[in-house]
Amino acid sequence: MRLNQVISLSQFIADQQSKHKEATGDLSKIFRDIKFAAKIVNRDVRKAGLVDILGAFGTVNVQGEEVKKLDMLANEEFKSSLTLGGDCCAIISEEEEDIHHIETTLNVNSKYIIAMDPLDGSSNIDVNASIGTIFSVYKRISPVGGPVTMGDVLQKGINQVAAGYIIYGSSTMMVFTTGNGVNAFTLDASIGDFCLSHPDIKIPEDGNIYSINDGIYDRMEPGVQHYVDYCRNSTTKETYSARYIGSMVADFHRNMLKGGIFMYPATTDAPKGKLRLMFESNPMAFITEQAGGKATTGHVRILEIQPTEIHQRNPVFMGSTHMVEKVEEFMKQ
Ligand code: AHM
Ligand code: MG
Repeated sequence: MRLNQVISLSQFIADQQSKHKEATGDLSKIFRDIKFAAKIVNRDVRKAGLVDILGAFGTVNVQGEEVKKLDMLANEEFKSSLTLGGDCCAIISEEEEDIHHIETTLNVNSKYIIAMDPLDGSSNIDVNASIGTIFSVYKRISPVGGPVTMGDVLQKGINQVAAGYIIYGSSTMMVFTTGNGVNAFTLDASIGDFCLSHPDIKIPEDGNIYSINDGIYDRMEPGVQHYVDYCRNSTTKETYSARYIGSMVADFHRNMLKGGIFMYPATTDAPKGKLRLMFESNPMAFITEQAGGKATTGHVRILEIQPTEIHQRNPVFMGSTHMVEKVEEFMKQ
């Protein structure tokens, strides 16, 4: 009998590590910790409708316990797993105002910094639509052992060592890059592990899906409006379909597999856009480029933006290269 070969996430990471003689194994341990937290968040997301974890943060349940919103829980779970793992010296998170320093004896001597959006697309939690976790891994610049500085945390996206997301959709999947292409692992609940399901993903150069919040059309700059008009008025030769969930991970994931463009432009009331450079734009831009696509602000490559603050925002256009180039052309006019 011939068995199908199943490659687990841990096996895959160990194989990759063995190809790099200089690797210390610390990055593999970061992945171990992210995977563990992802499984816990997945469990919580899957029972979100059953237990009292939906609802506003700060309220109290019938037992008199504080009811935490799922995005706060996810934040705590990732922080806890990365702290106990001992291989991460600081975290920046969409849920935290400032740098979260991890000063335990183990962590203080580690070189990795994590940027994360523990639960992106939170407006979709209560309606049972797909949500995700987004993460980036950076190496600190200042010497190991000393205090982590703003300079360590505010690095350009091109410095990412790894980036990925976990999508809690009809199945749960971890998609990531360490700079050698993009691979996706689907969680097999029966064995409790992520297994390689989509090796070496490539974004089609062209696509026919455009994803944008149409409700902000009147507040977009004219170039973006013209591109949206162009997609709306597609001819039978070039037909476009609008698809927008309002969960970046889910919208991005669909477009990466099928070909398309994901856009969150600047608007008159949010001139820098909505999405955050460190937590959403940079990791997704790294994945986009590693899958052969393009990720820009409409004018500049996202990965080359020098961050100046942790919660900085920027406009986002990412996905199939030809589609991103098309919207850029419209924006130049
Ligand atoms: P969040 O981090 O508060 O969940 O916000 C980010 C989300 C993205 O997932 C999504 O692309 C965008 O906000 C949707 O925004 P909008 O509802 O304005 O279209
Ligand atoms: Mg977010």
